[in-house]
Amino acid sequence: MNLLRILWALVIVTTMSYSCFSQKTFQNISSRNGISLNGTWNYIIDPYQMGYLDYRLKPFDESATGKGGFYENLNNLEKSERAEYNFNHEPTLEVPGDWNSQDEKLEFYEGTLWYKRDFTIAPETDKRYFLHFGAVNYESHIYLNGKKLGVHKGGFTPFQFEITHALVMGDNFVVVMVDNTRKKDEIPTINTDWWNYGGITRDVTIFSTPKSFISDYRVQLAKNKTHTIEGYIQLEGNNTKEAVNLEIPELNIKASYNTDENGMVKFNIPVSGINYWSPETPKLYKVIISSESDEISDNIGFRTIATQGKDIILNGKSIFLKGISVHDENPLLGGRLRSEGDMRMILNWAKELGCNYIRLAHYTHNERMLRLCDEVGLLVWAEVPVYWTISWTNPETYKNAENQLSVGIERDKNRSSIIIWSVGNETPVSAVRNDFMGKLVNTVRSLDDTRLVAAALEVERHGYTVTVDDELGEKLDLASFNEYGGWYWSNAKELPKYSFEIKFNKPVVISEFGAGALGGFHADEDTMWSEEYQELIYINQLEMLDKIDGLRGMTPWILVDFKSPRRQHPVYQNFWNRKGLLSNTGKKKKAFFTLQDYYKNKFLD
Ligand code: GCB
Repeated sequence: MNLLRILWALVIVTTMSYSCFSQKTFQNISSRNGISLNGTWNYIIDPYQMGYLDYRLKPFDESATGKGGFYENLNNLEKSERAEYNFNHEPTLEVPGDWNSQDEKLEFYEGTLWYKRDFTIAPETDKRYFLHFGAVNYESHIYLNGKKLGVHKGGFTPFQFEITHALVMGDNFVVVMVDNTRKKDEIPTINTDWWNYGGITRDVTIFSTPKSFISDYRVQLAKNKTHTIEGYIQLEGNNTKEAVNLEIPELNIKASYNTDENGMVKFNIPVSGINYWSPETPKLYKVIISSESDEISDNIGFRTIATQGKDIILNGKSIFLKGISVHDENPLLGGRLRSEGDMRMILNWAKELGCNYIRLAHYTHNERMLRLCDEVGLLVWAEVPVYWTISWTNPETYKNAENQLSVGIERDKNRSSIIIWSVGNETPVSAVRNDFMGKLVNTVRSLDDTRLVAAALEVERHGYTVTVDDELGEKLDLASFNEYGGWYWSNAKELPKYSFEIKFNKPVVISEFGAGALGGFHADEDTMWSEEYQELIYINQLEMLDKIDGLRGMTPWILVDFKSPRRQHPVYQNFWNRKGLLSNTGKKKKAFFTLQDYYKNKFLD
């Protein structure tokens, strides 16, 4: 008994110390009853973290009285004459939305900023309540009615806290401290080629559930089986041994099960007559899951994906991935995508380009984006921000990377659009990196055996030979790599002279190539930054790549110009990476039409 107690205490301590990473991930919360906390929030810029640290740099959270900070006894402090802040008179930011694009003085800001929002609610006693954040970049400390709920790290993954016992009838307030300071040991690390947009960048929702509820489910075709739907239903709550039902009316499926004492049931259902999900027919079926007290519905497509030698096989047929890379950014705002309209704009451009595939680089994108890809028929490469040189030997860094990867998989495991999980981008080969990324590959395979695993590798050049032999490739399903011939190496006109030596007998999917051009700047094809120069690189790249045996797809870099602090040229860049096929004003450059034409005429023989 004592031993049991000690073990249990250990479990609790271990979970608590990592609570900033590993919380349960809920999917599909938009279909739950809830109130949205999107809208206008007051904010305080706090570069010295004076709302968090006292004058001895001790966090108020840990002070003897537990009092202090911008969140504690907010209303009382504001009445005090000594108060040096007043949330209710501070300026406002829109949520969801990064802070950089909403106020000129915040454009380059990296540091701490506090948000506050009041709301009223009438909690019902037979319900549970959760405060859910779609994403907050990067570290967030969440307080409800002056009490700390917890901390979360990771700028692109969702998280929530149960607030059933913290809510009061009537007026409540949430305070969030957000810190987007870049740090060497974090994921991503200090060095990236995108804007470090800070703030509450995705939806904030309070959703309610019954006391016992459906906390998770997976409903997918079994690996390589076109006639078996398999998955599980997980309940959480007081009464976890329950009868549950799964219905897919259009497929005449109506199955009933009993969960075990852990609230879990796994199932396996033979099925026929499926209209398989594909980019041409993105058919989604309504799936209804119910328990004695709860019901949730989702729209799910069914498809298989596999590789066979150098082929990628979708629903039994070899496919060529006509793709493009994108960031989670609205170029017209110079900020993160905020709404479904923003996302549709990006996806419409990709569709117009002729894409059946999209690379959601370099981190977990919005759940809504994935749902839209399901709806419009775009296959997806999803990625974790293990980017460039990170702290390979720090176990906390690994834990963080693994957590971000796992949360993405847990959240999106029912999205038919996702066919590839990528464990990182352009990471430098070394024993410690191979070990780190190799473990990430194993993690993906243990969580999801139905999708492909990849990483964007790098190439080497010897004369006119481009080689790909990164040993991590042995563990991956695709030979995927970035190469910037014509831009960072060689000359555009020389490209057709190059050939590739790829060590792996796997489908080749080029994860990046590209060149910068300032939209509207026209000159001859030898003039860098002109649309003509970019166009020439695309023409010659496509000629060069087309000769690769086993070329099965590509996602050139990138659909639209995007903001990056690394891109400073005052005439051509002005803090924009200009490799977009569209300018930041949404104007198509010449290379857009080159790629569009290539995709129009590209068929597998
Ligand atoms: C890359 C990176 C991408 C950069 C791009 C560039 O290889 O993967 O994040 O933005 O090159 O423009 O240099």
